[in-house]
Amino acid sequence: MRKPVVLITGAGGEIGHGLIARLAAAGDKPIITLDLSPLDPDISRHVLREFTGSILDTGLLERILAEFEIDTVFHLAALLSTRSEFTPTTAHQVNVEGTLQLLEFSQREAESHGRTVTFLYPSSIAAYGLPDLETKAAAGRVREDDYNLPTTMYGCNKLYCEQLGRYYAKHYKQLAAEPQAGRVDFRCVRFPGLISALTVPSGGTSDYAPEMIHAAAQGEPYACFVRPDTRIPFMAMPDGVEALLTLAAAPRARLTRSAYNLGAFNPSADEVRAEVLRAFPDAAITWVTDVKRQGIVDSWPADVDDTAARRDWGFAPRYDFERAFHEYLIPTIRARYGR
Ligand code: AKB
Repeated sequence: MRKPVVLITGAGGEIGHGLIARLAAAGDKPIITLDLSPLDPDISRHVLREFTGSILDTGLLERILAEFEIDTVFHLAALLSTRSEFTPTTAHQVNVEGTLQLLEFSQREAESHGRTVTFLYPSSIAAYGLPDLETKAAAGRVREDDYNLPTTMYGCNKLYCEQLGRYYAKHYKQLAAEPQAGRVDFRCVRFPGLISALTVPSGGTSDYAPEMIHAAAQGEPYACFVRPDTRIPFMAMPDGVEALLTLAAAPRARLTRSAYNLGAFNPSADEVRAEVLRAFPDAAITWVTDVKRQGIVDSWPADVDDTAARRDWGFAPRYDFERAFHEYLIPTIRARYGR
């Protein structure tokens, strides 16, 4: 009998790095991956089988389906918010059609083995759209169902795929004569900006915080593209990875929502700069606002209400702002760049 495996799409990205390391350390299930580019050797050594290709390649998905019994999918592949604004139709293809393919793939996998496939989906604070700074200031900690009017293609894609996942989990082929032999158990988190000490993000709009830290650690100047008072929620990558794993393992009966807000700390860009300067006093960080990217970040909430995640499945980030910098980011980054 084939052993169930975990499939990770977009495995070579920021979240994939940490997730593969954690899953491999737990050693519960073999990991297979799908990414457009070959994986870094430091993560590929943890993987049973690495597929290089697109989530839109149905032939490739068929091959994976035929060869492996998949019981959990972490669907991480996506084009982020800034990148998506330059190529909105490609973003829609990857972010929406790609997710639809993966949901359909998981449904078929569930039916052919007569059981549930757990599907983990990272959505984003980009699913929100606050109309102006006054509303943003007054809104405070935004709840999942409020201000769902995203202004970006990426945000629209994420919000719609949250609904698509809920459809597959609860209403898939609701008019069929017979019930389906298996189903997709869709579970989704809305991530804030994620900050990793190991990888520099690309194509996002919350990237100013991680870019500032990595530039300072490498002794490079950095011109921050948002105003000093800009405030959105962030999270240290290990807490993001832990959240995905905790949600994946949570008893289904405890989950009252399909998409959960997650927050950890929400410094202003100026507070991030001050913390970076404490660690790297010579850092040259200036402000050169990109008005258009600023508009995107201004439409995202200053903070999120993550009560449901804490209550339903015990979400509890280890790193607040202080600990994220002094126990995770700065020491790991120093070791990485030898400074
Ligand atoms: C982005 O900036 O696009 C992402 C996100 C907030 O989802 N980091």
